[in-house]
Amino acid sequence: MVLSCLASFLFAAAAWGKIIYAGVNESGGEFGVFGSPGQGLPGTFGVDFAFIDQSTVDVFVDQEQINFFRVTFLMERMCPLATGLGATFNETYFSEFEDAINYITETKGAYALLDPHNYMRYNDPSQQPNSGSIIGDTSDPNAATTAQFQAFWGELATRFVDNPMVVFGINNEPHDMATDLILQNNQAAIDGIRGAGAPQLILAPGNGFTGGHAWTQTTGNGDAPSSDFMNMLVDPLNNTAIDIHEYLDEDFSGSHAECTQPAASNLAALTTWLQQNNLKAMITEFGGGNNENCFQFVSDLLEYMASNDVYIGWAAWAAGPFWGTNTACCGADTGSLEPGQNNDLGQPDAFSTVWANAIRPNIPVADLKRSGVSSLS
Ligand SMILES: *[C@@H]1O[C@H](CO)[C@@H](O)[C@H](O)[C@H]1NC(C)=O
Ligand SMILES: *[C@@H]1O[C@H](CO)[C@@H](O)[C@H](O)[C@H]1NC(C)=O
Ligand SMILES: CC(=O)N[C@H]1CO[C@H](CO)[C@@H](O)[C@@H]1O
Repeated sequence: MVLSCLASFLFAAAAWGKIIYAGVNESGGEFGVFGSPGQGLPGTFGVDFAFIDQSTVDVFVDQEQINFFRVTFLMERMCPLATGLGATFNETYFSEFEDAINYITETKGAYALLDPHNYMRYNDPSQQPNSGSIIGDTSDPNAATTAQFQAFWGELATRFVDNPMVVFGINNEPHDMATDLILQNNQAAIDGIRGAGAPQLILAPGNGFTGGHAWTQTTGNGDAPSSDFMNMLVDPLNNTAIDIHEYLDEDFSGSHAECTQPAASNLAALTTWLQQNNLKAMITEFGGGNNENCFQFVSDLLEYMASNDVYIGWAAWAAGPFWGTNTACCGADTGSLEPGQNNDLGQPDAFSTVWANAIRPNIPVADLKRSGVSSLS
């Protein structure tokens, strides 16, 4: 509280906001399960999945001076199907994940967002984002309960309770489910984390793949807007922000090379809602294709966040150890943000194009938070 009073005093007069977390997704811990049910479960570290490549994390921290990594993992690997979602972990998978988190946070001194990459579903990741039972769906006898989800978060938070550099991401991209159930699951996660005594920043998603442009709109098959519910979250420490994803192509999917959806107009309603509800947000997934137009759209998005003080950080999609020449988003030939890789055409990947042209110039190096418990300011 002392910190936030000081921060509001210092920045009360500033017209511009302050981005304090800037970074990249590290995707790989969820790889290897797409196909038929059970494929890649539990999977083998270094073969089916991996979390980070330490040498490229070094590049991001030492050269790019970012302070934030979003590290994906799969709940079906952390909590094996045999024992179900909850407080019983696969200790091998946990320790492989913990090694990556400790490298980022302790060795490199950056913040790490723990990202269960599960679309708020559990038990069958084989056709993500569409397979698996919706957590807390009482009409589905195979579904994990909201109480199990709370137990899972309580256990994970317990294991990182003393690591100030960790941020808890409740879940990746809920979609096509009742929005009030997302509220209940989010609240259960917050209760589990705070119940474990963990004070760190929490990021809570909404419906519709947590898309910023759709925050105040119905999504899926008429599911209520996220804006109707997510202002009801209660965090006894007031250290929860909204987790937003925003791609800039025609259908906001991140699957096209052309950017046509401008951030400022598409995020305006979300920004107003955040202001009205005294909430902050981070955009933990965005990207653009390898072309001048997208460089401009991505720059515009980053500048929009920097000029609106409800946004405190961002992470681009995506780097990671297993992308190889594959594309992480935004057009077939874009490649990934992993330093030192080529795209499918044998040309430098998005780290040398999108990152270099649009993202690197917008990293607010001097403003980034470098120590202390992850928090809203
Ligand atoms: C635990 O996960 C590791 C991979 O991280 C895997 O090799 C092992 O088979 C898993 N064990 C169980 C019991 O699922
Ligand atoms: C959280 O915010 C509420 C409402 O503004 C306030 O009453 C409460 O004291 C705050 N709690 C903490 C721990 O800052
Ligand atoms: C880990 C993560 O952030 N995953 C999302 C990032 O972006 C891709 C799109 O390229 C999504 O498929 C993932 O859900």
